[in-house]
Amino acid sequence: MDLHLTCGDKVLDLSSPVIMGVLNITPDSFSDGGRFLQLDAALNHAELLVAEGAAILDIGAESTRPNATPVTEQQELDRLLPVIEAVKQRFDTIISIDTSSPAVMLAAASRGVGLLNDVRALQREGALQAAAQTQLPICLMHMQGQPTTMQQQPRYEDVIDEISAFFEQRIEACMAQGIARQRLLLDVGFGFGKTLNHNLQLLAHLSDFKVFDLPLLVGMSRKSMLGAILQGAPVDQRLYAGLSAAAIAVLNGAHIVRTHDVKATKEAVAVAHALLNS
Ligand code: 7PM
Repeated sequence: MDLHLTCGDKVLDLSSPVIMGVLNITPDSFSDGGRFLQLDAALNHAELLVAEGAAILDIGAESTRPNATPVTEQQELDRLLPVIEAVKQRFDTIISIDTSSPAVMLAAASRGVGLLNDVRALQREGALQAAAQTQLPICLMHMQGQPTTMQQQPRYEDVIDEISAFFEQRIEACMAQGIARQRLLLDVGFGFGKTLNHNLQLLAHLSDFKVFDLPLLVGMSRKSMLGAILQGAPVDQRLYAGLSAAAIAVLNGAHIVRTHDVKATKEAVAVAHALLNS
């Protein structure tokens, strides 16, 4: 595998673990600060993530939360574009955009974003065509069901086989659209239509996905699988479990770790990387 990924005007070196920091964008409904203060808060957060060592900032406005109200394409654009432009202007990191919307992909690409991160793996109408047009790398994430209902009855005959088959099918669909295979990254989608047991099987057998010979991205930071392991720990008490999970993922072949806690995660995965290189 080529361990260098061209992300627009930047090159991402995957020969050691890369940290993708999650940049929070406050939904309008939860904020009383107005546009300017929201942008200011996002930039302060971006500054922290970059200082802590994030090589990529993942920016998303469409909440994939199980109970979230869906966001219109226009709302997504209104929230994202000012943040993309401001972050691009101030920081030298690669910007990733967490979206399933073709219009958002195109608008973001024209503003210098370096990576597309789609939890729906380009299955939305027009997404394959839009992603192809951008020439950007794309993270294809697996999800069973839809965000609102995915945690009701997750069911698999064999979670590894089914996700592998899904990846094969999505890689094929991308290539049929003219997207070079080397532009793709894979993500098993921890917590997206999976029970704790499914998530643990995926973490334990993450190295099975090395057969695709594509970079693997993982995101377990603060997720409910950690809360379940810790017998009901709330979101703000899941840091150490998340660090353990991240280190295990890197040991099992992950190249990019998506996290809210950049500095701590960078240090945790450095141990796994040191061990792999020993
Ligand atoms: C509620 C539920 C809030 C889920 C936030 C989330 C991933 C992602 C997300 C991931 C990739 C979160 C998730 N998770 N993109 N976007 N991989 N590629 O916990 O695991 O941040 S949103």
